[in-house]
Formats: sequence, structure tokens, C-alpha cells
Amino acid sequence: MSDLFLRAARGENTAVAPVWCMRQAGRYLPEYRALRAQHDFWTLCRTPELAAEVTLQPLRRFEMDAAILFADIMTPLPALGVDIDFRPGPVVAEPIRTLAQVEGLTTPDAKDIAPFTMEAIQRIRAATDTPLIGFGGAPFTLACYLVEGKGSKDYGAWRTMMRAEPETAERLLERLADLTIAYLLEQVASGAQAVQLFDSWAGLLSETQYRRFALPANTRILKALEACGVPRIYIAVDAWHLMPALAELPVEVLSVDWRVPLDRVRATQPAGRCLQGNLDPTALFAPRNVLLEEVDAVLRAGKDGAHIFNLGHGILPGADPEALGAVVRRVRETDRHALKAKGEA
Ligand code: 1CP
Repeated sequence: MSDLFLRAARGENTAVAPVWCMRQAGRYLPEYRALRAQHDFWTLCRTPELAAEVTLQPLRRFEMDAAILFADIMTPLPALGVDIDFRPGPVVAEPIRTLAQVEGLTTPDAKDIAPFTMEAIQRIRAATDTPLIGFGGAPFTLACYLVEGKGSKDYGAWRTMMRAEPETAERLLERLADLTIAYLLEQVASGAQAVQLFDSWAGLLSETQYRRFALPANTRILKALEACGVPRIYIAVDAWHLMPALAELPVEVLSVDWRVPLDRVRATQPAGRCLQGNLDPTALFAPRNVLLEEVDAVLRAGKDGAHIFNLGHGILPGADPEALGAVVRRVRETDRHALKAKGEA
């Protein structure tokens, strides 16, 4: 078993970068599509055997340094009493638009939030030595879906609530933070060895808004995990303008998208913080030599500190699994310390 992922996540500047891929369990894999043809998405998430099987699928194909639990950021939300369907993205039957709806949300016991996920985690740990990453959605991003009711480019209803009824927005964010703390602590107690908080839509916020509507809840969640001792990973997409605020988050690892090279991101973050990323997911569609040049460029930009190689965001459903295999091999055969020596010569 390789502890490369956990060592890098704790800040070690490893000779080889550990590698895994966001959405590595998912629709680009024919074996996922085959299972999905037989079961709807909620059934895959809520049946421990199936969720464990889907989590393990990419590990059979690629030499990944980490597994990510198969679930969704919406998995814990039905425990609040909200009805959610997937078509294929999340659709909320009755979007949350009023203070009365926020106050009407259920407060579940930690054990009742997603027991099937906890059993999946135990099964995955029994089946593989590859470190397992648990995850949850950040409150701001969960609220995007809960208030809007579905995926959107601009989340107008939610961002209007933040302005028109900021106290309602803050109350909703608090409820989501409480739920996420309980859910993630359960995941760690069940065996998750690292935790990633997905704030996919935080880049929509200005830094001022982020400091009011995202930073407090994210900080509270990440601090609640501190005593567990597992590495904490945070990702916001399209968030270069937020780097000063993200530097204040209590995390071991900051995951970044492809828009800004890792050396420039590193300069904005506390010393010793591991960076994760940041190959452009569309690079997997490029001719192989162009793809590998981009992989090399990411490794070079990441060489001056701890680095976990990943894509800048999830792998796209149309990507060729072979292209991901080529990326993994390239990262594995690259000695980062030699890269460093060459760069300085
Ligand atoms: O039809 C299907 O098979 C459903 C497709 C699918 C899958 C495979 C969805 C619906 N969710 C997932 C799994 C998933 N989602 C994982 C585990 C798999 C892995 O990483 O290997 C994870 C970590 C997520 C996280 C997730 N879900 C995020 C955060 C990460 C990101 O990509 O920004 C978000 C925003 C979601 C919402 C969601 N769920 C599903 C879709 C298609 C979406 C995006 C919808 C949208 O905004 O339009």
C-alpha cells in the first residue's frame, strides 16, 4: 500500500507526486455506465455494496494513490426533509425560498444522516489499502442547489436571497454547516482517511461576499474536523480572486482549478500547505503528446512544495479512460526533485 497521498497531504514534498482524479468514479468509465444502466443514481449511492463497487472501479484500471467515496454532495440533504432527484444533476422538488422553510428543516441525529454511506466506507476500507477520501459539499454550494432547485449558471434566486434576506441566507448556511459537520465526522469515524469539501460555485462570490457567506461556515466545518487528525482538502472553482480569503481556511490541502499555475497559487498560501491539481480536464481530449506536455507543465509548476496531482475539476463524461491512464503513468515516472534540480541549473 502506498502512503504517498497521505504524506503529501500532510505537507511532505514527496519525490513522486501522488495522483488521483476528481470524479474518477463516474460516467467516463464503461463499467460505471454498465452498473448505472441497471440502477438509478440514488440506488447506487444508497446501496453500500454498489457504492463500494463503484468507488473501487477506477482503482482496478489505474494506479491511483487515493480512492474517493462514491456519493454526491446532495447525499446528506434528504435527511433535512428535502426531496431530491437526479436528472442527471440534482433537482429539488420544493426549492428553499423562505425563512419558514429553513426553520422547518429537520435536525437529524448524526447516525441517521446517511447510514448507507457509512457502511459503504467500511466496505471500501476492508477491500483496499488505497487511502479513502470522504467528502461533502460546502454550505454555499449546497445552498446553490437547494434555493435554485437545480444546477444553473448564475444561481440568481440564491444570490438574490443573499441580498434581499441575508439573515435567511445565513440561517440556511448555518443549518447546512451543522449537518455537514455531523456527516463528515461520521465519515471519519467510519474510516475515511481524508476529507474534501467541495465549494464548486464559490467562485461566483466577490471576496467580500465570500467572507460573509462562505468563509464562516467553511471555517467552522474544517475546525470541527481538526481533532480527527485527517487531512482536510478544500476546493473552490474559478476562485483566483479569493486566494487571500482561502489562505485563512484551516486546511492541509488547497485544490485549485487549471486557470492559474500552481507556482503562482503557492505564493498566495501559507508555507507548507499542499496544493492539489490542476490539469485542465479538456486536456484529456488533446493529442497524446500535447496532453503529456501539459502534465509536465503542471508538475513543473508544482515542484516547489507538496503537490497532489489531479485535474483542475472533475473528469468530463466523454473523456477516454486511456488518456487518464497515460496521465497517471506520466506522473508516476516523474521524479519531482530531479525536475527541481533541472529547473535551477
Ligand atoms: O447519471 C449519473 O450517473 C449521475 C452522474 C453523477 C455522478 C457520477 C452525479 C450527479 N454525481 C456523481 C458522483 C459524484 N458527485 C462524486 C463521486 C465520484 C467521484 O468523484 O469519483 C462526487 C465527488 C460528486 C460531487 C458533486 N456533485 C459536486 C462537486 C464536485 C464538482 O464537480 O464540482 C457537484 C457540484 C455535484 C452536483 C451534481 N451531481 C450530479 C451532477 C451531474 C452534478 C452537477 C450538476 C450541475 O451543477 O449541473
